[in-house]
Parts: sequence; structure tokens; C-alpha cells
Amino acid sequence: MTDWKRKIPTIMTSQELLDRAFARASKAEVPGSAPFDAVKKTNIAKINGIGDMTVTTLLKYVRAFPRMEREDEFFSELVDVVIGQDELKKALASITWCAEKASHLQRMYMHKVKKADSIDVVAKATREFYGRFSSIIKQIDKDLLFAQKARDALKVLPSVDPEKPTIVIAGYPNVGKSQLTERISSARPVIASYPFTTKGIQVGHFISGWRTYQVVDTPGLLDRELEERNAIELQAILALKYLADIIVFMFDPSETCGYTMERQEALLESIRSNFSDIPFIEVENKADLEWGGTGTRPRISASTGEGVEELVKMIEAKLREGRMERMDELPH
Ligand SMILES: Nc1nc2c(ncn2[C@@H]2O[C@H](COP(=O)(O)OP(=O)(O)OP(=O)(O)O)[C@@H](O)[C@H]2O)c(=O)[nH]1
Ligand SMILES: [Mg+2]
Repeated sequence: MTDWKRKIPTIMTSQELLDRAFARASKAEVPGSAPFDAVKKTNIAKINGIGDMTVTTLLKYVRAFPRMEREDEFFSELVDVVIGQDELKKALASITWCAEKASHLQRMYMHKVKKADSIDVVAKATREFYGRFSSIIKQIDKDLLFAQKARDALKVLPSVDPEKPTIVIAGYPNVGKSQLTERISSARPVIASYPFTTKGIQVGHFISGWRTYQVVDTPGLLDRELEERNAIELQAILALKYLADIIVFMFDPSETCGYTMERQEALLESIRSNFSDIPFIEVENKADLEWGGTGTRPRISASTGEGVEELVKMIEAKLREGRMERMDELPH
């Protein structure tokens, strides 16, 4: 993951860009050999100042965004779900178009002022430049707003290291995924007694021996068709698809999460069939409550910590097993 996240500057609105450039230009004053010459040179300085400052800023914005072609699949799909890749591309293309157009106006009016033979012509050309320049910058206002929203969304996307062994915690909403993530890793996700508390992917780590594991907390998934999934759920699906070396599927047999075990089992089945090549560990959480656990799966309480240490050991063993199998597949 590159460090562009910290590099995308705050994106100004059209009005802010214009106000800043015009304010700077209003202070321009260039001496000349005669009063007319000074007026000309001052107006040229204004036009160039406004043009240069704005064009540089616009191009800086465009360059600051990551090029999706260069990013890994997980990241580029995540950006698509959270922001919309096509919309982002369109917004950046409009901003580039505007920068070119602004630069063209700058050159054109600079020449007009240079060639002017009276103060009136200089004043008229400068006024015209201000008008046309404002109008094209205003045309990209919605693109700038979109870019600003995209910037904010990009900033909170998780940094994942594709090299690290990764445990993805999945399950129905409100079953305790975040509570478990917090208990076993450095992540500090929000935990709350309502569904869809977690709205994006959260990444934490834990170290065991010489190994660092990545733990990914995902938004809750409902048992429904992929096409019906919303942007929040799709992030969980992407984590399963691209990141998981192992999936910890969590049940809440107390059903205090608000969903029946039947529906939770149905979700497990559909996830299993979609990700059949990834090892699963099924656990039943909230064992500290009055609870209809099946007795066939490890029982834990993410709240009290009961059974969690054993679960972590089981995860590590299963990851080790998977690594051995992959090594066996290598040519000897
Ligand atoms: N009694 C009990 N409550 C728990 C346990 N684990 C989690 N909870 C509670 O269950 C609720 C949901 O916990 P979260 O960790 O936010 O659940 P989640 O699965 O991350 O939920 P979403 O992010 O909404 O999908 C919270 O009120 C937790 O305090 C547990 O082991 N026992
Ligand atoms: Mg959560």
C-alpha cells in the first residue's frame, strides 16, 4: 500500500479556488516604463497569477489520487464499492479538462493584453478573462466536491498487507465479531448492541512467536443473494474473497443479536459454498448468556474471554496446516 493516503490534500470548492486566486491577483502591481506599460504588465501578472495558481492546484489534485491500475485487486474493488471507480475517474477527467482549458484561457488573454493598444482594451480583455475563467472553474464544482468526498473515504480505508497471514471474522450482524477482534488483536473497533455497527473493514494485528497475524473485522452479513447486498456488506465479501487465509465464522446461539440460528446457519452455508477453498472455523459466541448452543462447535464468550485463548490456538494450528499443504504442493 502506497502512502498516497496521507498525500491527498483537501480539495477546495470552485468558489474557494477562485477567491484565493483572485485575492492574490488583486495585490499584483508591476512597474513599467510608462503608465500604460505598467497597467499592461500588471494585468498580465494578474492573468498569469490566476492561471498558474489554479492550474497547478487542479493538476496536483488529480495526481494525488491513486492510479487504480497500479493497485491490487482488493484495493481497487474496495474503492469501487466505497466510492465508485467510474465516477472517480470521470471527476478526475473533468478536473484535468478544466486545467487544460484554464491554461488555454490564460495564454490567450495574456496575448490579448500584450497586443492591446489602449487602456480600455486591456481592461476589457482582463474583465473577459475573469468572467470566462470563473465560468469554467465553476463548471467542475460537482467534480471537486466528489473528489473531496472520495478523499475522505480513501483516508479511512484500511491498510492491509497481503503478505501477512490473515484471519477474517464473519457472521451475522451483532453476533460479536468486533468484540472478538478487539479481544484478540490491536484493532479497536466500535462495539454496540445494534446491527451494522461496523460499516467498513477494520484491521488489527496480533503477534504470536515470530509471526504477525492480521485480523480483519467485517461488517455483518445477512443471509441473502449477492445482488441484494449493500455497499457495507460487499466490503465484507471482498475481505473474504481477497484477504482471508482463514475465516472465523461466528454464531450467536443466544439470538440476542436479533437473528435466528436458522438464518445464521443459512448464511454459513452460502458463504461456505462461495469460498470453498478457504479453511473455516465455526464458533458459537456469547456462551456467558442463557443460550442454546449446539454443543458441536467451540464455545466462546468474546465478552468474558472464555474459550478465546483456545480459539486462537485453533486458528494458528489451522493456518499452519494450510501452509504445510501448500508446501506439499510445491515441486520437490
Ligand atoms: N453477553 C455477551 N454479549 C456479547 C458478547 N460478544 C458481544 N456481545 C455484545 O453483542 C453486541 C454486538 O457486539 P459487536 O461486537 O458490536 O457485534 P458485531 O458482530 O461486530 O456487530 P456488527 O458490526 O453490527 O455486525 C454488543 O452489545 C456486545 O457487547 C459475548 O460474548 N457475550
Ligand atoms: Mg462489528
